[in-house]
Amino acid sequence: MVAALFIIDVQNDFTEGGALGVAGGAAVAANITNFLWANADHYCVIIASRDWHDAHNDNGGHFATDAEPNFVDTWPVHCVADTYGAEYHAALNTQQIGTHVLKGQGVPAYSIFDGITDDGEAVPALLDRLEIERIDIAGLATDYCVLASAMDAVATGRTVTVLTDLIAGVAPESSAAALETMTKAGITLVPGDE
Ligand code: VGL
Repeated sequence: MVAALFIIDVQNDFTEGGALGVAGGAAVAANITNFLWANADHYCVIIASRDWHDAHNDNGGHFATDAEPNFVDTWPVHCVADTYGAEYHAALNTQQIGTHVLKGQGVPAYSIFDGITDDGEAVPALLDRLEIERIDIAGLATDYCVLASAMDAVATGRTVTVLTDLIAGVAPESSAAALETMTKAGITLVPGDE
């Protein structure tokens, strides 16, 4: 099957020390790099997304401005375009990433399907053009952007696998719920080294 790999939001702000740091995020960056050394050849395309929010507005209510963030649908300011927090984590080797996707300019955008490639192509159009049949997914965060991307991917009718040793979540409960939601949707959950 013609396969694509999604690397979701492995950015400084989603790793330890970042504005919305996820425990285990930096390890995910390093582990994806190791995975790529062994497995990059198996993919027709490797597509990485970045959350890429506006600096001067609340991005459609995504940034908590008047109240404390609830960490469900309002968040601390994070991944502002062209800042350190929005850069890929240094442990992620970006050499084999063929396509870079930005999402969330002025709006909440959890799914990579809401993003646009640096050539200006929408992600669904890219997947159709390359005749992608299978999508493997790694990255951050399990309970938000990985979940949303995986659910959108399986909704296209493709075979979807989430690589369980290459993801980390915001909170344990919502991450467990996300894994259950994905399983029920027919998404396969396996470690990348299997
Ligand atoms: C994400 C919370 C807010 C994510 C993005 O990448 O999972 N989570 N924005």
